Amino acid sequence: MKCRKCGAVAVIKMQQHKLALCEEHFLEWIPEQTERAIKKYKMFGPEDRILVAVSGGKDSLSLWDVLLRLGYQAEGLHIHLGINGGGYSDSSLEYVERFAATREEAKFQVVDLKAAYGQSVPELARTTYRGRKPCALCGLVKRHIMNRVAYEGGYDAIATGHNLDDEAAVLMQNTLRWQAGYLARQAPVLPSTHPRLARKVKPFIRLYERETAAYAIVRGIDYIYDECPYAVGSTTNFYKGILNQLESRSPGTKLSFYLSFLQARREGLFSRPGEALELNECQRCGQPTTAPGLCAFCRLWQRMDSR
Ligand code: Q46
Ligand code: ZN
Ligand code: ZN
Repeated sequence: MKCRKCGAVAVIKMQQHKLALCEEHFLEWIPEQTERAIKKYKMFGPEDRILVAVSGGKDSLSLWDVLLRLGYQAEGLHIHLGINGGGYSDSSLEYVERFAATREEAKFQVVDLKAAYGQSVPELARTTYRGRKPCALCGLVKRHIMNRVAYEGGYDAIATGHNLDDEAAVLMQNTLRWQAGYLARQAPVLPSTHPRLARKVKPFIRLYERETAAYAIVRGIDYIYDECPYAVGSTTNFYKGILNQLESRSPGTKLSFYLSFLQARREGLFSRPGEALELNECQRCGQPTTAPGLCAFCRLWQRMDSR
């Protein structure tokens, strides 16, 4: 297998693009594709300050690396969730620290949930979720903290490392239940709808997971290989498996599934006119919420306090 650009030995073959590339050209191709997505979906420009959510995994560290290589003002935010008695979260943080230590321009901050708010994600779940899987709660906590940090730090956009496999799996779940509300909000860019809610962007949206993993490996980025223990056996992973089966039968299925959805979305298939949500400011933290009174994050802590 030879690189299409120079004829050297290829390190990756991307069936859906009928493209094989050598190490050097693959390391150029990923930033080119990312830049194309940033421009195509009007995510941000060089003047914008970007807050990159970095978990310590391959997608987020690769994204941070690529944005820095492209010359964007990209600073990291790591949220320490206290998972696995803190062990999983401690090692995730170490990978972020190690990455930043090798790049002078990689500035980042850490919010430790337990230190800042008094409880880790598993502790919160034990009390308020009666031991159920904490992922919904964890998502809520992460969104709240990202919004708060972005607002307080004056960032223009929050970037996450979601790749095409993540998006296609969520799309499949939403489509199987025709969840119009979720489908209407599933997009490469979510514009800011309130001064306290930063724009959310996903610059890796057109890259397959195996490509972001290959980028991290070829680029020598050390990332946490283990998944969060709560992700093991998750519904999203199940749908990723199904999509990969489809992909191996028919290369390009994942990409066309997602891009055709975006096309349909642009044509208004999932828009729900007249349903713009009214936002109130939470009485406790000030973040916008559709609920009257307290936002979901503050209601969570209120439930904790009342126990
Ligand atoms: S970190 Fe949190 Fe994920 Fe772990 S608890 Fe679930 S949501 S799986 S991206
Ligand atoms: Zn080459
Ligand atoms: Zn609140």
